[in-house]
Amino acid sequence: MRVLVTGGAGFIGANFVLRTAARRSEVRIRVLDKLTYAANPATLASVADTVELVQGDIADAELVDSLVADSDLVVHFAAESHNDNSLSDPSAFVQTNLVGTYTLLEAVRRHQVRFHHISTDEVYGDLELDDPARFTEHTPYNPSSPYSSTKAGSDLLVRAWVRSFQVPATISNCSNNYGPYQHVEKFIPRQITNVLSGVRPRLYGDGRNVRDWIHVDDHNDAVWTIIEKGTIGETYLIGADGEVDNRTVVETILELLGRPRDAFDFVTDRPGHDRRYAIDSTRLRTELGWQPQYVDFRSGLSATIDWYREHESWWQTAKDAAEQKYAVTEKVLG
Ligand code: NAD
Ligand code: TDX
Repeated sequence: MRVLVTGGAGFIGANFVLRTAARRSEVRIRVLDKLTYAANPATLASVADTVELVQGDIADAELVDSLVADSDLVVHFAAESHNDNSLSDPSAFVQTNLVGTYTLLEAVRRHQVRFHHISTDEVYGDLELDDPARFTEHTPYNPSSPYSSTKAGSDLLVRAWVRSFQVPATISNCSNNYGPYQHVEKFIPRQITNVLSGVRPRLYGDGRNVRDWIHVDDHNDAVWTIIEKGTIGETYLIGADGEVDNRTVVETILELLGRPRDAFDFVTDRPGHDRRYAIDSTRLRTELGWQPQYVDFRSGLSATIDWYREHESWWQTAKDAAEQKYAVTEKVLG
């Protein structure tokens, strides 16, 4: 089976490639990745003999056409993925997330290739802290940020291409991922590497925003489950019942690293900051039989901390660049 993985040098895509290469010898993997600031080709060094890495843009129609023509399956992870960046400059988000997804859809339409689209729970907007509701496949779209609105638009393109052109596609919307190889601009790696660098963690706003954490391996196992057992044209929500507020995450990181639990700073809030996300993944569990393996967030977090402690050379350069970007807008409030 020939699989084209877009965004396979980024966080979730690279974990997908490494796990697939280790467990599925029948799969020939090719990665299409632009190698933006978010990619780290070193992540794929251990599979360089078997995984082909093509550096290119998913919005390059000619390149995409030739790669899709030579594939049995496209798993589409490539995106601009960071909300804070989408607030300072949305243009790359519109180009990659919308035009790039459109370009892939046109190619899979021409060649009738199976397509799986990776998306986010952020397309549903946010929930109040005291709302017992969780997102389901039937929750109306209501995205808040340039990032989440372009992901919502890309989901709608996929749905329309299924209905209008019979493109054989499925969609998954997953909650917040954590694990190895995540870029240090994101919340958990930023706070771990801050503490490892002797810098205090930084909480936006009041620190009470809730995210529904899932280990990246559980996400990627769910993706394979949907590819193998999902119904064409359907959407599946992926989540592992991992709701935790940001302050608790930071306190746990500090504790696991042997620091006082209150050794953090509050900083200016993110504009439009979504309050809470929560996924109901009943459909995926009951219809397709998927179950998460990482059910204890604290031990998953502890393993992730160990990974960052042992891989400083993987993150150090990106850390300096990410902190320079944050320094432009972020103000410490105390
Ligand atoms: P990431 O930013 O770590 O990786 C994105 C990858 O896409 C990078 O390797 C980058 O070089 C590549 N890329 C960007 N623009 C490209 C272009 N125009 N052409 C080709 N490659 C390009 O992102 P991630 O966190 O791994 O997210 C992967 C996917 O999962 C995204 O679609 C994201 O919306 C979705 N998702 C992420 C999370 C999360 O918690 N991180 C949760 C749910 C869904
Ligand atoms: O320094 C920080 N301090 C802080 O309090 C950072 C970087 C973030 N935060 C907060 C903002 C969020 O409430 O932590 C939470 C998580 O922030 P991010 O890691 O930026 O993730 P989020 O905005 O929730 O989006 C992530 O999950 C859904 C991914 O980046 C998206 O790609 C995915 O779709």
